[in-house]
Amino acid sequence: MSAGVHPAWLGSAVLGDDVVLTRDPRCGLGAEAYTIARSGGVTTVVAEDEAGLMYGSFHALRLQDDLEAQTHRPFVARRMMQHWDNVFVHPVMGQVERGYSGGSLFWEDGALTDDPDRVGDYARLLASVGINSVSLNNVNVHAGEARLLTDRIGEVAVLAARFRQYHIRVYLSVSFAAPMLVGGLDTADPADERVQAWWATATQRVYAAIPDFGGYIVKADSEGQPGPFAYGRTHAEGANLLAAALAPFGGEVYWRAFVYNHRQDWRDRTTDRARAAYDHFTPLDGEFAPNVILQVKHGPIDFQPREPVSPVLLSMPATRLAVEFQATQEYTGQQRHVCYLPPMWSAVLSTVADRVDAVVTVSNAGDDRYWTNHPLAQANLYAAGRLAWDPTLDPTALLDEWIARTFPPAAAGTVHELMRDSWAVYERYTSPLGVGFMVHPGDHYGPDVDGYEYSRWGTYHFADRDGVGVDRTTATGTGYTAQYPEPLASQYESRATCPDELLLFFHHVPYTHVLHSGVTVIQHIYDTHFAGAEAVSEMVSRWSDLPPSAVGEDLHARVSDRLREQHRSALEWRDQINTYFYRKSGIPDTKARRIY
Ligand code: GCV
Repeated sequence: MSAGVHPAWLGSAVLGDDVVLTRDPRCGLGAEAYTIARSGGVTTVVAEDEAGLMYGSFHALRLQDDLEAQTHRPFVARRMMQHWDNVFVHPVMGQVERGYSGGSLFWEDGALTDDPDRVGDYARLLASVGINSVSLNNVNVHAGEARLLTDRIGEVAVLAARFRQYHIRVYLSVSFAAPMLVGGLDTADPADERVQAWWATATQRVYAAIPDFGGYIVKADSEGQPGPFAYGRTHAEGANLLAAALAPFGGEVYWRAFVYNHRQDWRDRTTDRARAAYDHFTPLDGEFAPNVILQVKHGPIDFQPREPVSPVLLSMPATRLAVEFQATQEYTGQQRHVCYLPPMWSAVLSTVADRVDAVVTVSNAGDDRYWTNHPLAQANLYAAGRLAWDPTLDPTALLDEWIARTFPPAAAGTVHELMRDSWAVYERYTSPLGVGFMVHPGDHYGPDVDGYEYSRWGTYHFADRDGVGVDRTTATGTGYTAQYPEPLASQYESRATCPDELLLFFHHVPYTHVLHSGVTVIQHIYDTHFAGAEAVSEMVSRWSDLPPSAVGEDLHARVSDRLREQHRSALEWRDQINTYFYRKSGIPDTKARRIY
């Protein structure tokens, strides 16, 4: 594992004599909260518990100016970073599934890594932005990884000790079939008493090794992972089985709602993947044990550059919910493209913040020297934590906060300009108007317009010679719009009120349909793809205008290299998308630009 480059926001600075920390168990601020003030060059932090003092200390490191006393407390108690790390290198997915930052921070070729300091640094990094829980392994739990729960729990205890220093609790992804995989039983049926006893004993052993263990993450009946459906049981029965084992120790189950038919026949126009989570889970509202949290991806499909908010997050009032974001840029440039995602996350949180008990983010960090491969992708990790603490923070202000902690003032303007609108830029040169999934199958990088069109994954765009998009209306389509409460249901149902950026997610429209912006769909496709690729070439020039000495030669070279690839890829996207739709529609670009 290579040595890390420590960004300043990691808090490598030491608090000086000018910071006075007071722990007052009777101050009434509540868990993790703190009051901070600064005057006459002295910063004071008061908190009820050690965690509050720690968060106040990290805030003190960010402070520059005098400040009247302010109290800060997290909006949710559960702020988790989830890792999709494998213990054994997976033949297809590698050491980290959808990992773009080198190897795992925890495991290497089947063994615990021998760099505990790096894990300690990572723990500090997460704590400095407010993260207080971490799950260590991939939600796709293979046979080897299943043993983390049993005979390899000692390794988890080693990692838990590192995270504990920063008030972070560890969690494990477990296989629903663990009683069979590692327990020697012939069933994993939740109604079977032997299965219940097995989970109770296994969980007891986990807590004997790690008394503050957080709980389990479960991906069940999803993309080939085992689950309760095999026994004719519901997901509530499945989740409650594990919840019962964890309850005596105060542990919790994060049960994922990412359940859909991944063996769909593309000829079947009635099955809509977007509907799946709602159809499976809303009938179970109120049936989950109190220590179950239903973990829901923020959109109904799968972390596309643009999706509407998942209706599950708006429709299960009697269930504890977590919203799941993806910092690892699976569909958003894979940490080779600059794509600052917090504006997307912040918009989701503005709709669901008062409904969720937890914010979960899939980590984008690995053993890369810069933690995240693209050095600028660190900003996503940083802001994921900060938004989980306070969803009302402005994403652009957070970007500037990260820049100020990371780069010298001479580079700040360039980095800001490069990053601020980078999600919008990415969206412009990739799949248009919310339709999604025009990516290369398997690795999900680069354009392949029909790559998933005749596949089993349920992610189609239905482009023909007349038009494009998925009819998800209640009047003529799959009925997905009816899963939303009003006013969203009506807004999405009607072309007249559906926002442009989601039009093709909800409607199949002619290429000549005129958007609210005043241009036709086909002209929008051409315009945005030319504009998106052009914006990337401006990013390349902007960065090359920055003297390498302003940020250090190595970092400058790394970013230049990634920007070159982003530019190459953006041109490929532009040309494939424009050509595809020109050939389908036969409608020329009104500006007569080059289309092939
Ligand atoms: C961990 C997508 C990804 C998978 C991932 C899955 C999930 O389908 O491509 O790699 O599996 O989401 O979130 O479980």
